[in-house]
Amino acid sequence: MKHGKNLTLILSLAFILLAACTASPPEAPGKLEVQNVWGRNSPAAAQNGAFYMKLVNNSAEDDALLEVRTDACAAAELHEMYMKENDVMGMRPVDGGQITVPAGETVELKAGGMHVMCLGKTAAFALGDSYPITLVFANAGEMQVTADIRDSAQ
Ligand SMILES: [Cu+2]
Repeated sequence: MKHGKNLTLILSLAFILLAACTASPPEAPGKLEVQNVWGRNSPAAAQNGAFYMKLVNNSAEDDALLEVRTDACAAAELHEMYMKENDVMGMRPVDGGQITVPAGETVELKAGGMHVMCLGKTAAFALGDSYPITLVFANAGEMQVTADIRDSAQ
């Protein structure tokens, strides 16, 4: 009786281990991932725009977003919002000109926080448009992503 119980336990453990293996994500672990890249729609008359995204660092090393290149803007800078005097929000280039993404952590560029500042839009950002963007990371190197133009975060 005792023997049978042990066997059941072993089989259960084997099943759990098997299930855990099958449930692991298809992507190779230890990579930096960029998710949900988007920009808000705005007419051509609006000179500047912004791009937002999620930076997920699944690797064991800290990484940093150093530079952004895109034909959608005359220049792209890494900015953050901050509180100026009298409860007025302002924005400025991020400290050190780069956005650190610590190992195992997620950093979100979002409205009201850090963003890719698009100075001198080269086109109207119309709903449904998409623009290729090159992100340059300290460790992950260059990554090509696509920014979708929407009217709000999803
Ligand atoms: Cu800005």
